[in-house]
Amino acid sequence: MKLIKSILIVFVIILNTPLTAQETGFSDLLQNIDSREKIELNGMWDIIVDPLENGYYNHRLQVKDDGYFKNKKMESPSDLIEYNFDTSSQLMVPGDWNTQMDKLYYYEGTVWYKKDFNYTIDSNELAFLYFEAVNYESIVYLNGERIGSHVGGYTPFQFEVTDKLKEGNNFVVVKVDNKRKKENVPTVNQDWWNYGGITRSVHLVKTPISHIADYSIQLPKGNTKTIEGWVSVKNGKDGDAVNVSIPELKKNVNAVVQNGIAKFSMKAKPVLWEPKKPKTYEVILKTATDKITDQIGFRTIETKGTKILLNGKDIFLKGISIHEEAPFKTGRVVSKEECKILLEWAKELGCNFIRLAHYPHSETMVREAEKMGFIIWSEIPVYWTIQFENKDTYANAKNQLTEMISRDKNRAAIVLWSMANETPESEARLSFIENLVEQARELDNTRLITAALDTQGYGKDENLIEDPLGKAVDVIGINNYCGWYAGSTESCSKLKWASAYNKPMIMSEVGGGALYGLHGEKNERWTEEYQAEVYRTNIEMMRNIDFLAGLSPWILMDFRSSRRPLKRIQDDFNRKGLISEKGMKKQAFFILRDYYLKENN
Ligand code: GCB
Repeated sequence: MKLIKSILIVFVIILNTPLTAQETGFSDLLQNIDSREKIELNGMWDIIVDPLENGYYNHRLQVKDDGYFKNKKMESPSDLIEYNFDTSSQLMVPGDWNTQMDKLYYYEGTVWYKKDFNYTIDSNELAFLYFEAVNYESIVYLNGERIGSHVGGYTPFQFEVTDKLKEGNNFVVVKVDNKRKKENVPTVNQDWWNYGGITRSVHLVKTPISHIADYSIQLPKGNTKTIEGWVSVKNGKDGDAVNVSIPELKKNVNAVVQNGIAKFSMKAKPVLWEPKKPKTYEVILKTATDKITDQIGFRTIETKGTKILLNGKDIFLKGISIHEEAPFKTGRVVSKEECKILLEWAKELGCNFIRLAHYPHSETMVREAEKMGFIIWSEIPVYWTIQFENKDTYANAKNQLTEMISRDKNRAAIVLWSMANETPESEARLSFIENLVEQARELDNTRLITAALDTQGYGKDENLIEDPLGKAVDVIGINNYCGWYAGSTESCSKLKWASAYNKPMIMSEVGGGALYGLHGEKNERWTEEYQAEVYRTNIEMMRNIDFLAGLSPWILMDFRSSRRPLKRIQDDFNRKGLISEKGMKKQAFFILRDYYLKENN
């Protein structure tokens, strides 16, 4: 029996219906580039600011074939070339341009970026230019030739460039454009800074010709005894072997590639990932030519009535919303250290949950949060009134959703994919978001789906949640600013909530503004006392909501927003932070911390 058991301990099921690359729903975006050999293309890039897109269009507004991407140099004194990257200004990558150069603080338009690098050709490898994020639209050129474009400011994209690289010197040029447009996602109106630039890292990633492109390794829904998934192999052939091992669990299985994908399943009893013990395992994937290592955690997530169950147990999500804005210096977060400062503050606040608003944060942020035991809500910038009737807008949103799930599907910490934030009710909006929900479920049927609903216009004494979108999601997010945008602070403690849905509700936003260091009466706007009172009375309100499964008040730290001009108070900052942009904690921080540390443990 023991023998049979030990033979059975490690087994592989090669299902008769293998997934093809198309069927996974993902592109070939390389998974876990950190475990790859790569050339970093970070550091200073030469830049040309081009508000009229002179480097792209001629005076008849036709696309030029010798634009700035050619990186031309004067060869004789009579040459006329009206740009020169070599003598131009420079910007740091990763980074936004707004906080690096005073004259670009409000700039929205095109900036050309150029970087030189060295490459040694190896006929056994492929090379990919991989961008972790560029806001918003980018066109990428290598050695003067266009290699592709991307739309969307917060998700990764790549181009295979093996045949376009030269031995020795190469140069890459990126046209970055952050102009807001009505049809974009987000649209023209947003309450955060429209930071432009190559905001996250750029890499030249090398892989063997036949390589592991992507993989998904998780517990199936509601099952803690089976680890299953798939590995997609590029340039392999049917019958190739893929080995998946988890040494700490003494697991080692072989799967076989069919149509580019090897499916596997193994019996295992991992220690489950959870906030108090964020256990991850080293997982090693091998083919005859390639090897990848990742740290993966295993957990289940589901809902039961109005409860959220992590690993089968009811959990209350004590959270905070976070924008990916750098502490102390503003601008986009660009380093692991900056991520850690924000996350340490959330820890100090007593959180087990973070809402990464309003767009996918960097992979570094997600991975650091996972190590620290935060449950994560991750979202795409389907924000406010985007063009729900526009098919291209839908395709764009769907693509951003797909890229977000593709990059982070192996992160146990992420339990909620959020489709949208505060979108106005209409037929078009409903079917737009329902279609996104369907796409998300097709790509990943293990996590919960949510959306933050706008309840500002709801009644004063009793708010009934009946937005029809509530039907499509697993968990209902509610943004409500009692005591700030609607009602007095005293009214909040008496405010009642009811729901048409038997589903968990997360109060995904609640809060008010305060300027750190400004003191006064608790009914005086912008004082720390006022903000503290908003928190006190809203906490009382939340104690009375029996279907409340968690909260993520707005927001950890003051953040830049061009909707916030009030001189000497806002000065271009949304002041709803519990901490100022300089790292100073306001009174409300301690009110929320007390609630988290003393209740719901
Ligand atoms: C909201 C939005 C958030 C804003 C916040 C505010 O409802 O979802 O993006 O920043 O309110 O401060 O008004």
